[in-house]
Amino acid sequence: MSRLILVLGDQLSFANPAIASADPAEDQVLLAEVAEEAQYVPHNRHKIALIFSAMRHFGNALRDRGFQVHYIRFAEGVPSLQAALARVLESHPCTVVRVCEPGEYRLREAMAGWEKALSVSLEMLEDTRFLASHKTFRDWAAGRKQLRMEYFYRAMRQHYGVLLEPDGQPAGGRWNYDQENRVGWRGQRDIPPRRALKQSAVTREVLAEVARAFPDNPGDLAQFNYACTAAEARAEFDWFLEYALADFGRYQDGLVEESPWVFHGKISMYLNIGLLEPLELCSDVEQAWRDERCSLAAAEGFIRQILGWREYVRGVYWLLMPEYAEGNSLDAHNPLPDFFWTAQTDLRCLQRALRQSLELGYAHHIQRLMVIGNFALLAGLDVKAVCEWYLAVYVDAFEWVELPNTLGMALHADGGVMASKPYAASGKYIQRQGDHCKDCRYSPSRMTGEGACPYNALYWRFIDRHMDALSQNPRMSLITANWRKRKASEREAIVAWGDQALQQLLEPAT
Ligand code: FAD
Ligand code: DLZ
Repeated sequence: MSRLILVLGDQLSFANPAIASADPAEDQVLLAEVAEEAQYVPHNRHKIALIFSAMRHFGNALRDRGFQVHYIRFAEGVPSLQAALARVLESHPCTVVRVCEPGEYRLREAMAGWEKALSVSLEMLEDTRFLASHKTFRDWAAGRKQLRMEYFYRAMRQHYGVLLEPDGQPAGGRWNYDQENRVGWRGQRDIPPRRALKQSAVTREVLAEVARAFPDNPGDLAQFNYACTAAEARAEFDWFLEYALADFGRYQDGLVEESPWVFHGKISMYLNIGLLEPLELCSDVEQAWRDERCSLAAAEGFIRQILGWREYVRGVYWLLMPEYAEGNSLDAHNPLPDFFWTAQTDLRCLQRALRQSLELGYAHHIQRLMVIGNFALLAGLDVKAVCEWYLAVYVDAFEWVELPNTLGMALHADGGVMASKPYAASGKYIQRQGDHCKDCRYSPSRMTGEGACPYNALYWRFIDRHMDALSQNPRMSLITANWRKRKASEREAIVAWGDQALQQLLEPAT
């Protein structure tokens, strides 16, 4: 019996179970560029271009393997995936539509209506490209008071036999080398320039179409430099193994003026849309360590992100949706300042992180968490607005990964599921981690008054505002006790300065 297989824009892999189980002689495949997916948030143009180009390349690769592929382009004006299916089913009737489960809850909900609307039977397969199934994560989470990533990660290392001694103990005797991976950036190394990728005719055509169709979205397409096929993405990863992995761990928390990418992988976008496979990357990095091409701390630091954090956030998302998206436990409702869309702010660290996010669709983890996210947390920005911004701006953003990171890790709006304490920090942290402050008009060593770094007063204002909740948290008790010990007049002056600074920062641009 012939089936119609729908491949979504973030499922572009032969390991996609809907493709892996298909028969090219019988089954047909549909890929569709549609308005509903391209416009549910104002996606960065880099993201749209990457996905459309990678979809078109993958459609061609499927044809090369003998599949009959129906490909709908954005310019054809098809509004939704359901409409795309209806169009193909009209000319090529099938009784079964098969799809790998989507990565976003909203789309899964929409799919629940397809059987009736399209008069087909819908087969939804579990996404086996992830390393922890829904059941594995549910079983691990069952009965735990706290869902700490570290314990999940250890279980994953053991399950997949990654970085283990022959007796099953962690390589080198420790599970985690995070302490060695927090070095601040002071220009210690030359940062290797990234490869300039050659654009195929397909990519060039997509770039022109995206520029025309999405004139108001963020993203400077003149700087487009993302791999759009599995082979190119693999070459990007090989470059990382050779030139960046050795320094990845040590400087992964560094905030660096001269480079958006520093020694980071620049691979999340490829993993998330199916161009790279997570386990393959982990075993290549383990091999690099065994071949003495990097330290254990670098290899472990990298593997923890993929085998640990990436799988863990997906587990949290599917375990706790849809209620998770409603979390706002710190009652944050301030409007998003205009500069989130323009990067026009005189806080140097924030300006650099916002500018590269808007222009390139990329910022590394510490920029997302401790510069932009920290600002949003301290400023009490509206949780839904911030989550939507992150979902729109980053090339790698899909809700299964974006939401737990933003709502949970950065904004602490899930009441502590993802993080045992808020990731709140003052200007001193930002100064320690990097070299932005030397070019900033604000001073991280001043608390109040003209020229004081706003992160400082905003940090203590945050502590003061959430004193009741934070003083119940053992990991915050030292900080809350220190704040209480200060003279009332000092506390009042700092909070008042924080209020004033915030008011100015939130003022709409004229
Ligand atoms: P590297 O630093 O080289 O890390 C290697 C890989 O580890 C990444 O490619 C990614 O696949 C994985 N990884 C690392 N940290 C995480 C994490 N916390 N959660 C999941 N995977 C992780 N990542 C996304 O893929 N999509 C998002 O929408 C996204 N939104 C985020 C929002 C916030 C507020 C924060 C704090 C983090 C977010 N992250 C997101 C996680 C992380 O910042 C990015 O994965 C990383 O910056 C991507 O760059 P890279 O490939 O150079 O990563
Ligand atoms: C992000 C995205 C965009 C911009 N466009 C499309 C599209 O036109 N067609 C498609 O199949 N997928 C697209 N995607 C990815 C989907 O939004 C993604 O599959 C869902 O959010 C589920 O993760």
